[in-house]
Amino acid sequence: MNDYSNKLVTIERQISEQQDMFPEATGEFSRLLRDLTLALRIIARDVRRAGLNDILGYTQTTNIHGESVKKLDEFANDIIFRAMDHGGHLCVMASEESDGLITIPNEYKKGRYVLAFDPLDGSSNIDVNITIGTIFSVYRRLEPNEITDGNAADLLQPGFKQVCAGYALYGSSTQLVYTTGHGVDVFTFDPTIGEFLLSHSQVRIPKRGKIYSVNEGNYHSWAPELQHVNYLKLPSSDGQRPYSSRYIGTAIADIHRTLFYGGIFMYPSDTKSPNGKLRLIYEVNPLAAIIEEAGGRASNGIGSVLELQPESIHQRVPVFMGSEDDVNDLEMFLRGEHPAQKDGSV
Ligand code: AFP
Repeated sequence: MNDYSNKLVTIERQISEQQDMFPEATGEFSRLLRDLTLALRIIARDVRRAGLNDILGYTQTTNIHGESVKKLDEFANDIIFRAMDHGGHLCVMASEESDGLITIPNEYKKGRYVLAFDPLDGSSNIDVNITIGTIFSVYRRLEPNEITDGNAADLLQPGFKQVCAGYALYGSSTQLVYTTGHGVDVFTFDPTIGEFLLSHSQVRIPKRGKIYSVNEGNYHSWAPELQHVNYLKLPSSDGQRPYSSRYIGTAIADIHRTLFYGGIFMYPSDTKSPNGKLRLIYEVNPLAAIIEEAGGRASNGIGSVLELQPESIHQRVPVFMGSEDDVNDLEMFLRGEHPAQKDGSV
């Protein structure tokens, strides 16, 4: 592994160095990532100027999930499409904001890769200047030698098949976090030079944390086994346990904090939403790839979400992600096997 301790590394340089590690690489994947980072730079710029540009606020339309679509969501969706449609690396795309598959226009070459994205995660936070972000996920198409449009099967691949996954976080600074299966690196955007610079190399999530993150307003409609949350809040006889609660309502932001501080992020199923709220392809799989690659776990309550075979592109799944020990505890609770359930201490 490279020693980045005293080097200035731009994202462009890292992408090209990683390409050099594979002599058979055609450069197609590197070009795909370069185009994507261009889109992220543009979205970051406009998120920063949102208040000034008067693009905050709802449009008159709703997205396919019946939620009000905000102007900035539409803008981000459009920018990613325009940056990615003509490079010749993709055969099909899908976005959380669009119904159905997004095809590559006829005039452009079709490539070997598939892109799924959530252009602006956390849209309910846009109007109040709270952290939002973009999530992306890249797969190889199923038939690598095909030169026609990709199809739904190319997108309905289990998460462990992602060749790249990541997110851009538009917070107090803009950060790009991604993995290609060789660890998790974080790049921080320096607006004065217009570059993403490597700021945290090979991030590892703590094995156990002290924070839980969940929309606890849904407690009344959870399964009783989610008394796990009470377990985290109640001191044990040895004075251990009380966890802090933190919930932003932008999955990327909650996951980003979990990546660095550890603990557990959850969006369980409940009586209103039997499959939870988060979308497997656009949100859960890419975030799970980051967490697992950093040494954590991402579970649907039974096993790794990355093993799930998606059935539809907008499918939702319950999810529990974070530090290995915290997710293991949660799974034990769901199975009714945790010692605290047996000794009645919750
Ligand atoms: P939006 O992008 O529609 O705001 O959804 C965000 C999100 O999918 C995810 O980022 C949050 O973790 C989750 O919803 C928050 O949902 P609740 O408001 O139900 O807690």
